[in-house]
Amino acid sequence: MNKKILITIGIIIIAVVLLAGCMQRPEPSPQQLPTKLPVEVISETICTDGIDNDGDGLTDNDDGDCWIREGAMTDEVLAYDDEPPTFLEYAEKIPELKAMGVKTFRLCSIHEHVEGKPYPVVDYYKLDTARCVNKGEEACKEELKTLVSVVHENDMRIVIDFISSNAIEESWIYKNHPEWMMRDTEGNIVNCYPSAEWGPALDRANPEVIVFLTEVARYYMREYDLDGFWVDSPQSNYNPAVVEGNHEAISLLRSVKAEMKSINPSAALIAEVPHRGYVDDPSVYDTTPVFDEMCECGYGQFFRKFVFPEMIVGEMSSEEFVEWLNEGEEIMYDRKRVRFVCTHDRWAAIFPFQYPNQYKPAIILMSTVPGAPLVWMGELGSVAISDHYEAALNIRNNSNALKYGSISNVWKSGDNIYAYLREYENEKVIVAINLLDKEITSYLDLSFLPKGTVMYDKLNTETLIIDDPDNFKISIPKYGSRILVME
Ligand SMILES: [Ca+2]
Ligand SMILES: [Ca+2]
Ligand SMILES: [Ca+2]
Repeated sequence: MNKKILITIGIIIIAVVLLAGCMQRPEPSPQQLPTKLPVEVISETICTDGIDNDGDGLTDNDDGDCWIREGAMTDEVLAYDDEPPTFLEYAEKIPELKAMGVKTFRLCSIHEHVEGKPYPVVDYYKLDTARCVNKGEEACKEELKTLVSVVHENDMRIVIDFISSNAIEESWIYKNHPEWMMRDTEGNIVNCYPSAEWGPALDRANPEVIVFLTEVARYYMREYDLDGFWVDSPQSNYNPAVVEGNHEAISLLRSVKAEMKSINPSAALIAEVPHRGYVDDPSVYDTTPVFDEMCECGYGQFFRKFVFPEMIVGEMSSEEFVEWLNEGEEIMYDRKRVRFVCTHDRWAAIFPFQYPNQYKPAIILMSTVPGAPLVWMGELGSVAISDHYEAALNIRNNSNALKYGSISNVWKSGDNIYAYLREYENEKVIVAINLLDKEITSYLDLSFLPKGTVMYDKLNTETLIIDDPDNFKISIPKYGSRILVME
């Protein structure tokens, strides 16, 4: 081939690449697919030491491992009608959320959607104009950018939902790329499995889908200066009994992660579920938390759904609880779990009505166990609860032990409460939580403390003297909690 032809081919290739970059929906080409993440995934161990612990070039809060744990994250109240809160209304609330101890603000589905179905995306490249005061497309984008700026000015982070499990009949994908849909062995498009009500399933392992959704991620990261994504429903969305082959979301998330990091190295992913299987029925796919590879944080679904209810009804001891956290909860790559009492999902949203008395101690529990706490915006209608979150989260956010420390059981005997030590280097915090309908007296093993140690209950502003560390007698009012720190 002579030089001239080579140059011409080169120019054509460059032109094609440039054109593809300008278009909102580039024609996918499978060879664009990134391969595995280039480095072994490990995480920052402590986010206040000024040291890049995992050697990825990002120190403390510049690292996505860290900012996600430095304060609570939010979850929205889903608007099923056409009146969701606007971006600008949220912008006004940001300083208040910051004061409460929130670090990460999350927007649920913000794309164009069908009325009454806030989640399924119709067009990824169109915003839901109900979110905007000014309904013009460009003006609406500006309002989202304003919210992002306000979040960043308050030293907080913002993520939006990354939705990929379905493509409803009304969607751009379903209409334009029916070949991207999940199909059974007979070639019929199938609905999501087991949640058929989510509508037709998207084949997330289709290389063209991976390219398309990676481009969507790139567009939002670039256009809006986001800090990452909350990964909606990454579990495998098909029934292996009727669909052939492997269609899991692993390659997609690897691709999105690599793209996201190339734009903003500090960005992070939060997984709604850290594994392929279903929380309610893990029999179809396994529950190894494979998405910990790509996601800095994943929801502690098993804890909230199965372990926590046992604690509520007193069927688990403090020792068993701590043992479960240390040994039973599966976490890979030293990732963290999101801890929550409520989310917008109905089963979690109803907790305050199911267990009104245990609600406040539950908030203390979720704010003081290892992981990253979450506040659902639906919980903040009550001043008492907002104040309670503010107290709990600010104690947590100012404590390395509560954010990054180990956990061990200190409950010894007496009434059954949950009492644990959180410890990081020399800092020790003792948390005691009474989920019972009576004032309790329990004995704690605080033998690691010298006799006469003075501890301060930050939640109730009381001073306690540890007169008998081996057998410390503690009283807690019904449904009360204590967070003891050394003065
Ligand atoms: Ca890192
Ligand atoms: Ca560090
Ligand atoms: Ca790092």
